[in-house]
Amino acid sequence: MSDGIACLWMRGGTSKGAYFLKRDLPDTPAERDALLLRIMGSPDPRQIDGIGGADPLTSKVAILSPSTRADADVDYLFLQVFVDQALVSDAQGCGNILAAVGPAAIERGLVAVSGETTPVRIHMLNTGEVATAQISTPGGKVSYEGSAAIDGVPGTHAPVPLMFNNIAGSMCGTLLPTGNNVDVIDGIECTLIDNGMPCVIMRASDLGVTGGETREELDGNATLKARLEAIRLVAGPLMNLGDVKDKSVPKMTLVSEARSGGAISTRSFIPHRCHATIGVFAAVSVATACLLHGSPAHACASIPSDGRYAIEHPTGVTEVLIEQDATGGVSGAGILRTARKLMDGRVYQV
Ligand code: NQM
Repeated sequence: MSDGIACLWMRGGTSKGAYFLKRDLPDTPAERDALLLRIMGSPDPRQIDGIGGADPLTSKVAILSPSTRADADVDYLFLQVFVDQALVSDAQGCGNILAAVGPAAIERGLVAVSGETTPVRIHMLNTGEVATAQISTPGGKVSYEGSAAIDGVPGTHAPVPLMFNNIAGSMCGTLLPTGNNVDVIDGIECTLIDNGMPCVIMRASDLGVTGGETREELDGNATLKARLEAIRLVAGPLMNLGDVKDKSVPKMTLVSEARSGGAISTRSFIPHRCHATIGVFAAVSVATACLLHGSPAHACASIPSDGRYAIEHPTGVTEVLIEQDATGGVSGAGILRTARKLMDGRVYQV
């Protein structure tokens, strides 16, 4: 591989990562992960000897391959490359990196353009579910230009609407792995939930913060972070995730009442740094928790009548659409993202 490996460097939603074809990477996970650590420059807080952006949100990898199931067009494996540890984890999906999977699959010839807009059904290998993305493809090519805006990303781009069904229990087996709307861990009321992403949802005020702090303020609060990690290590096994010491799930999400007219305000730890916005599936899980009576999220939430939940976060709002069935259960979810091709080239490991 001294002549490099084909790599697309793309922004998906509010994250950035390296997109590879599976056939271009080593077959065994151990060899693959060692290569990816080298490519991203981990472990190193600055990732100076690699292409990673020294932040969990820009140290991500998507691996694409032809779909192995009839109801999908492409298989997508997400890998979180830790910044300052020699760890690569497939124990979570990523809905932001997902936003650029459709464009990347078309760019690489895995999916054919089928009109002005091309629907791409994406089999998310980390969790086993299928998402559908609508990709703007005027004139037979992916277009990244458009008028859609998402908070956390400057400017406007082509819209990438994403729809999900049956994502409850994606990693925990069921929506509420303990069967409870509320569990008390270390004296704190928590909702242990997985509607696409395992999350522990707590009232910010119970942890001694307002929930209106900046990402930097929260990242600098060592006492808060130690408390969250202690709760996380107890929550992991309760959520059927086993020992989560070396895993990037569950995410630790602090909620408070909305400050800008949205449904709820969030500060999400992923899990050791505060997110600049909020993960896609984390936002879906928070919106779902708003419907759980007696839960911290329900107590803070202002429930919208049209299913469009404006989830406030440190740099704006992420709107998620929640569909409910006749029994009030959440049956589907959707979100608007954008994506951009930043670089198409070859990346070197030596
Ligand atoms: O929850 C970050 C992100 C994510 C994950 C993280 C995500 C999701 O914003 O679906 O998108 O939670 O580690 O990229």
